[in-house]
Amino acid sequence: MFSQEYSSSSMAKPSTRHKSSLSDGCLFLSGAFVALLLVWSFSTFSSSIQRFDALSESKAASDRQQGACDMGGVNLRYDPPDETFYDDPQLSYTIGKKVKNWDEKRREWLKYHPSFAAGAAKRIVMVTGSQPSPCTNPIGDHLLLRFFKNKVDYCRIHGYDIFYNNVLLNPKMNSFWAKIPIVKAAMLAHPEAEWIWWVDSDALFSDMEFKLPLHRYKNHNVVVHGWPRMIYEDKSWTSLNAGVFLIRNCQWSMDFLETWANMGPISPDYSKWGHIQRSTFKDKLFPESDDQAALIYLLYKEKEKYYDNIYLEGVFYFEGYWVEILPTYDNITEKYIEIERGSRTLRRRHAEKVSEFYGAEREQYLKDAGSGRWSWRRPFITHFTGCQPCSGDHNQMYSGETCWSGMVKALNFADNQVLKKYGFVHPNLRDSSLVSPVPFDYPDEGPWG
Ligand SMILES: [Mn+2]
Repeated sequence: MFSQEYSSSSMAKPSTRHKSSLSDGCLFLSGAFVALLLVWSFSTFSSSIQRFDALSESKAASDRQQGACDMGGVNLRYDPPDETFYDDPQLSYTIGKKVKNWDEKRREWLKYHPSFAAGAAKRIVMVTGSQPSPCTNPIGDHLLLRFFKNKVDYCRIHGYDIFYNNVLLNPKMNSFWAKIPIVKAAMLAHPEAEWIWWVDSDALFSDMEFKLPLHRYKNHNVVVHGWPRMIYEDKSWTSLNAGVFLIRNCQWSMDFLETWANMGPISPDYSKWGHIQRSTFKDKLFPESDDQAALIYLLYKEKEKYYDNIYLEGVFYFEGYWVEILPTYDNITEKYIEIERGSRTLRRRHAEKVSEFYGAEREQYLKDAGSGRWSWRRPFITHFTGCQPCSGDHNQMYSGETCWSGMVKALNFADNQVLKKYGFVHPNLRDSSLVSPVPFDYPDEGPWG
């Protein structure tokens, strides 16, 4: 890195002065430079390291002055020696050990890392994961890989970071409780991000273009898919879904995660919480305290404390029940093809990197589509609640075959939106291995399944 930077700047002079003998001059100078560099670096290895540090330090200093890097990017190679919360030996990433003054600590860190401060208010880190051991379902690991690929695709298209965890950060907090310690650790690991977005391993993005309407959540700290009436009137265990949630990286959330976790297996009252949940939410199917019932219970029991902070998104499929969604894919595909037939802009081939432009362009055609149930807008997230891809367990309401073949169809429906930018398409959503080239433009009939 250092030699490249150095040699390119030393090459700049001869190239402007002696244009006719540019290549010879460059060759000679670069040869001489490499020889010099070799001697120099072998003889004074430690001083060259220092020189490297000094160079990156001076670049960092100039970045700091500018407050940001060139190209509006972030500076991944700059961490000044100023003390931050990371230097506090008392800081614990573990659930059960509270973090205090987090808002102030995060603000301080951003002050010392100005290149991250600019976009911080909208920055999202997606967090997901699965169990530490191989899946017992023979196709479980394959399905998990595809579910993860789908999230990676979504994040790449929208410029989000993603973290996949497959260890239990707190051995007691297993299965559905495992995400709470991970989310806390991610908040501390990512002070540059305003939001941590937990997405279950069995949930997938079935609209690769849609972006979260963050402006709606500006006065809230947690966002889940849910319905107030079902919490306060029906007292239902399915009044919200805890498998996908956004949580703001702030002190309120730190405290909230501790409260939430305290109804889980780390609590001495774990079994008591199970009884309370089951007697409050009559449709809860199993006796153990679970994260979803715990979240609903907090909203139900301490409405004044939590309701204003937790946004119940019920307008679009923040996550949606696969049984309800899957039958709509075919009609939606038809509708989207119809839109594209009528829009040269949307049909145009383009680089994947500029996908957000085409997503925004499509909106004008989706005004009548509605969103959520009964809509022909692509459902944002399809969630295979009741089917566990890894263990192979599933709600007895549906057969395993319906779960797994449903997942394949959903994964291919989503993958078609990605593959198209690479020039290919799955002509049949039931057959993952088959792909066809996307024609340059719409033929009369074509592989657009
Ligand atoms: Mn789930």
